[in-house]
Amino acid sequence: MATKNHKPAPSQKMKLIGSLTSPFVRKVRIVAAEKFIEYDFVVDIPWEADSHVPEFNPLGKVPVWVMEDGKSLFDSRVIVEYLENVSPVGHLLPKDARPRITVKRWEALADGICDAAALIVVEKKRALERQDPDWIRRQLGKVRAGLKAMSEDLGPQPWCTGEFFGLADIAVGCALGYLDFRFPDIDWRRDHPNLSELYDRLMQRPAFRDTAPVG
Ligand SMILES: N[C@@H](CCC(=O)N[C@@H](CS)C(=O)NCC(=O)O)C(=O)O
Repeated sequence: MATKNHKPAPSQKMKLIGSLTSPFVRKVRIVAAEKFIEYDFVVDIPWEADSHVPEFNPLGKVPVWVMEDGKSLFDSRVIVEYLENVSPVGHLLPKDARPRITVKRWEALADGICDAAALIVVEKKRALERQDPDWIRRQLGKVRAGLKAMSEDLGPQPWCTGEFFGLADIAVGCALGYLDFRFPDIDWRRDHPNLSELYDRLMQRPAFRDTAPVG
């Protein structure tokens, strides 16, 4: 699975560069798996001094997708759109503009929860006296408001947009899995039973089970 070889030779297999903990990387891995797209996974932690990520993404963030011609794509929302077009197998995004934008809205909400949660993780790595409790509270407020909005929008439906599984469910599942991983104290299952049922349904899929965050 993981190699240290970042540089793709011409016509080499596509590559995903990322960590095993990032919810954004997980989203890309799940989309690729659901669409049976082959690639090499290069584990690289962007926080480490010897990371090669900045050579592929000037923003120094993962995920990065390296195409066969060596050009790189980022961020995760761009990558998943690209993957959707690479393979017709297992459509995850509607073609029509209106339902498509609804899915992208779900993705923005789920990714936004991950952004806020990741900011808290970074803040909590600082020495206690350098942490800003107001900043942490502000980000936590976004996480809680985001969970509430997802739960209300999901309602009694089996999947985020109704009857069919797709990118919206993948993005929401990655956000919920990340909260379980980093914030076991946030009891989103108790507060939002419908999100809990959705996550259990998602975890029946091999693509989700195989990518649960580790670290
Ligand atoms: N909007 C970006 C977010 C990517 C992101 O924040 N990745 C984190 C890992 S979870 C990262 O690489 N952080 C390193 C840094 O900020 O320097 C996406 O969807 O890909």
